[in-house]
Amino acid sequence: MARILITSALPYINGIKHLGNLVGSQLPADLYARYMRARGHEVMFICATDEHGTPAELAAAKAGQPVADYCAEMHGVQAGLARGFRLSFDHFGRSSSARNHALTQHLAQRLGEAGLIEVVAEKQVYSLADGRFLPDRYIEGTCPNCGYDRARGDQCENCTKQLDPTDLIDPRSAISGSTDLEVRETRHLYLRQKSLRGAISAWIDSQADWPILTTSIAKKWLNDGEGLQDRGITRDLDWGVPAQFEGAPWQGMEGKVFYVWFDAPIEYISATAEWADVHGLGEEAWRRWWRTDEGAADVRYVQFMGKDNVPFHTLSFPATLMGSDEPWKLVDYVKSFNYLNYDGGQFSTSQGRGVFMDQALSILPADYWRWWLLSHAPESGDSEFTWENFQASVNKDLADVLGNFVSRITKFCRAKFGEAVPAGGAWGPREEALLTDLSARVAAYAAHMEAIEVRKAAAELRAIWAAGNEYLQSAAPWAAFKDDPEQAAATTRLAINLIPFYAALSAPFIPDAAGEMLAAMRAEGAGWPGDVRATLSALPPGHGFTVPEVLFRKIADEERAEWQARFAGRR
Ligand code: B3M
Ligand code: ZN
Repeated sequence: MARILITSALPYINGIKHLGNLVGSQLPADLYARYMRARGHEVMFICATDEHGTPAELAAAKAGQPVADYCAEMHGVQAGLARGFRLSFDHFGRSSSARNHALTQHLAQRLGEAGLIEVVAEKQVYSLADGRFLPDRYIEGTCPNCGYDRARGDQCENCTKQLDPTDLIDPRSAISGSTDLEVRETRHLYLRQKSLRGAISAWIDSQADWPILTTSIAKKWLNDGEGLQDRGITRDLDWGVPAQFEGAPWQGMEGKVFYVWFDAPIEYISATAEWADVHGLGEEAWRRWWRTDEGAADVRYVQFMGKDNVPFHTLSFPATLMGSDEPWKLVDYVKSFNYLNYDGGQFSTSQGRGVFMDQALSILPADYWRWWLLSHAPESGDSEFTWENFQASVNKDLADVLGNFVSRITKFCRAKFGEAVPAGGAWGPREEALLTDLSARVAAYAAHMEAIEVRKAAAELRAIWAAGNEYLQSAAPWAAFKDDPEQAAATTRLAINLIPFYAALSAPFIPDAAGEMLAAMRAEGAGWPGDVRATLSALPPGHGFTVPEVLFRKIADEERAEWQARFAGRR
């Protein structure tokens, strides 16, 4: 038995996430956590809301709420949606927690004491009307290069030129529109990441088994110099982890907080401590997952995220932990994802384009979405959600293949033998051939799950379902029943036994349907099939069951068209 620590990138607090966000981190992380638990490993699966930064403040202002209230409410909403999608976090924390404040300040103090943080004076734009310093991207104006009148202070969206706010013609606050701006001097903390470059580079080079997507992004950032510049880790905001605190090895940081990307990954650790607190456990309960001197040396730590988050997880966060010179557990495997597009374009939060988590659950149960998203996970490149593809996938894989198999054999058994596993007959060559096929497929499926090859695992699972259908089709117990009732009984007994076998294998993808299948077969205890032969006769003759409700319904063309129109976005 191994110990597996799993973290999903933390969903940002400023609104409900769309299906592209879900499939890029939380959902595949859940798949892996469920699989690892099913294989008997000890799993700690952590996620949280990422609550600090300017976008949180702006979203709260837009909602007309104090930022703390807004975050508390939105955390509740996101936690509810996570439950709705059956995301099996051991803890869903909050980066604004007291634990995260304390640990973020502790790590900053360690970095400061190691000489890795310096105070840098810089000039920054202050908005008198807003009463605050403005981050670069909250200053708008006319691009000096192309004349576009809504260029941001960090970059012109129109001609892509990188800008400084002072380059803009007629600059104004993106928050209030005010042009009453002035340049003021201010002091910020900088993390001297450059001096950790050698250590980070060696560590990345030692990761032979990381996926190409992860390694290529990490190396690009490392080598083109962008990634490990010394970087400002404080911001002029009220909401966040205060940068001035008791014991801080610097002065004058009053009114400033740590940059959101500094404290957010630290929340992976803090959320595990929150988990221990919630369960009334002591410090050692979380430290054995995170401190290599207190048991975490044996832990395998796997992270899940979208590709845009890779630099922060492969360079900045490791720099924070290594620079602290304390024995924190570093990530072992970084699984990253490309983007999911929506129906010929991109998901767009601002335009309401695409399906968001709450909307998805309002039209169909979680399993339908889990299956489509995971079986189309954007692993080797970007992938695209289309309603036609979604409808075809649900109707075929879930309704025609798995659902129909379960319904057909349970109904046939009830009609001919009653609601109990029939006795009589014996396995012949056809059954042995099925066993051989399934044994090989289960091994392949497990290998893909271990390797976190999500699409390949889904394809193998689909093939496992199809093998049952094909067996049933060729053994045709409904035809055999008259001439060879013994054979019909043996076939039916095996086919009924495939149901809990399928449920156990499918649970990481479609946990609700798997639960219904096990309940109907009165086989709740059925776990991962270690010995396939034994598993396929686990329900003995006489074992009672009930015919389950329809597991998956088909999506009709009219509903598909209606949803397509409904989620097309505001134009
Ligand atoms: N909140 C993801 C995002 O909003 C970001 C992840 C943090 S993981 C520590 O793009
Ligand atoms: Zn421009």
